[in-house]
Amino acid sequence: MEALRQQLVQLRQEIDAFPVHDAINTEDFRIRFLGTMGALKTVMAELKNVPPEQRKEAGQLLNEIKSYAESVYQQHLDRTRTTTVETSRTTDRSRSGSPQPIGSRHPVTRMKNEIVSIFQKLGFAVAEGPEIEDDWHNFGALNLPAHHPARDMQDTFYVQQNPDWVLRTHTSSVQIREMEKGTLPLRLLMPGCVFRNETISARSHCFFHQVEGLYIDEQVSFADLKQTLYFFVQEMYGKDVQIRFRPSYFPFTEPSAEMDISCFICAGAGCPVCKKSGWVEILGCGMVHPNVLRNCQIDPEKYTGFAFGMGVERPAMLKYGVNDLRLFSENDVRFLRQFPAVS
Ligand code: 2NL
Repeated sequence: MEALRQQLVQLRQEIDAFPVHDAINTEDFRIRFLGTMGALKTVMAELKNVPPEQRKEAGQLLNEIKSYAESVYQQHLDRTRTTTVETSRTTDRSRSGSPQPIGSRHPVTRMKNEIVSIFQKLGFAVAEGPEIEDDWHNFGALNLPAHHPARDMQDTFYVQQNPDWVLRTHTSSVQIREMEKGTLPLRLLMPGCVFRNETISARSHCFFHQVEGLYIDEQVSFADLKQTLYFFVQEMYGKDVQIRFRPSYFPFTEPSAEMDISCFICAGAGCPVCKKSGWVEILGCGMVHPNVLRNCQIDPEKYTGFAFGMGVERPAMLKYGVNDLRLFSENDVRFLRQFPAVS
């Protein structure tokens, strides 16, 4: 009995001295003292060597040490449960990651892609170019005379370091660069951002998007222009939509026209979109001016071409029911999240 008493005093010291820092040590503690092969099981086995008259007392002592070990174990558990370290065996590194939310396609990009894909069916290829342009590519080559109001500082952003540089006011500058390369025929589409010095409001902005088209070959006619744009309108707005051309003026085309489509909202009955006229203007176009061809070393006696330009934001506003142009450039996720992740 005295030997058992000694053993229990020693065991108690061991329990107190056992170092426990984290969940792993806690488990080691359990195995060492409370496990099936643990120290408590060993001392319990001593009970049968104790004389029968002392067993009751021995039993009590053994129960005491057992509940003491259990309570210390419980304390270690409580203390280390929240301090589980990175190296803990509880981290399953083979688990797959949690899914990340997918971003959405910007409505202006969606509308631009829709326009581009229709012209791609007709064999138009996409060309892109710099947003900072020199005077020649943005104005000079396009037959914009020196006194033309479009060149005015009021309308154009000039780059401070170099008075010859501007933020392009249309994507026609890209077409000039393509024509200068000298490979003909050309059937190109120029989508991109353009810049004008305008006051920002719900209806106008200092930057917006355009898609311009250019087709140059021998014997390209105004009839080709009309048929190409009619195909575009039918694909974009449906087979029942009508088109009409009104004479207009652009320095870089002659003749020039603006194209309207029959109102796809009210079909002519009269609504705010067509301002009760039954028609909605969607683009400007014309036959490329001979001076523009000459400026790019293309012989206007041999080659002719048509060109057109349209804005992207306005059709996007009508299609997606957006009533303020500024929403397109504010990047508010509450706005952007409303558009699907694909297409
Ligand atoms: C509009 C009108 C237009 C063009 C753009 C063009 C380009 C070259 C030569 C001739 Cl390189 N023309 N582009 C022609 C007519 C109209 O845009 O209202 N855009 C939003």
